[in-house]
Amino acid sequence: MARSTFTRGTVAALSAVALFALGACSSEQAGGTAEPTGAAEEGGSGDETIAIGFSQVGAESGWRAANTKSIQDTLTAENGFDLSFSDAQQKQENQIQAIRSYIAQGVDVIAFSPVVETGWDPVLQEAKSAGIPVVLTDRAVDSEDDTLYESFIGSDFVLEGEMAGEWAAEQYDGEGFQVVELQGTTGSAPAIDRKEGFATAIEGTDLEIIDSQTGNFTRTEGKQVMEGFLQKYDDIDLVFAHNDDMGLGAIEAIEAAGMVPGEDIKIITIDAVKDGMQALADGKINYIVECNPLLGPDLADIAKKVVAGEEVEKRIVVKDEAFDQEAAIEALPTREY
Ligand code: GZL
Ligand code: ZN
Repeated sequence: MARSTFTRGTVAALSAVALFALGACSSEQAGGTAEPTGAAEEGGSGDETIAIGFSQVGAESGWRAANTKSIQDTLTAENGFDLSFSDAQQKQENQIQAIRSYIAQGVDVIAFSPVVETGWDPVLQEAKSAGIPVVLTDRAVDSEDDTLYESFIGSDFVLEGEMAGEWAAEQYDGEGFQVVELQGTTGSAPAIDRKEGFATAIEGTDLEIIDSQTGNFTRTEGKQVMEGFLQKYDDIDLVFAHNDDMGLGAIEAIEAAGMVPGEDIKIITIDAVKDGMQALADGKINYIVECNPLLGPDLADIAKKVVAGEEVEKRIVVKDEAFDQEAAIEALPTREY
């Protein structure tokens, strides 16, 4: 897809002129659903379709599958997009390679969910030098230079950790609970921030985190790490898992050890995907903090504004709620993911 050779500012100016010339000044057209402007034609792309390259983390969890579905269901041809999508199998080098290929392809905008927080500046600088705007979804980068991306759409992971820790403190403080933590992918924003939020929330209580290891957000690795914890400790009262999938792996390990998950060992997780919510409804998980994966619509909106040269919010915080067993039973029948 040939890329417009104009800078974003020129496109915006030309679009404004073209819109005015077309007499399309009414509110419904000015609100971003305007007919294609001359600029796009002259820009060389030849049509109003937005070529977008998306580099996805991987397919490691139920959350990721729901997130991918939301993006692919929204960034469609009928919605004005030509989507190039790649799955990085949770490897940063694959994401960097994908972003470079989108730059070479000359897409109009690049979006990605950074598997880890660090190591992005060089490739993001290459996108900036090529005049291709970048949008972050789901996870953050820790770059000093926030001109390297236009907007970051995602949940507040520290808050998610705090919500999990506050519930644990309310329910279990005073019982000398020994806690083990199944961390998400090492170096990822959700793992760093959820750990921080949970630890802050249980400060001043007698809950003690006796061990914390990464299960890389997958059910298999969550089960393996939990098996190790069960061999190492003879009194685990609570598992805090950074996502449902690792919590579901822990359930398998706890049951294989002849104990009852949700009873003998309490479990708190984050995501609230269907399998997790079912386990919560069944009493095998005790509390789940949601992390909404349906980021496709926000990404489509931001991508259109960015390509049109409009100002966009630097940070769009996705709202999350939390569920106990009763709330899960009620929510399950209509759960979208
Ligand atoms: C959170 C997302 C995390 C989910 C996991 O926004 O990055 O990655 O919590 C997923 O399930 O693997
Ligand atoms: Zn105990």
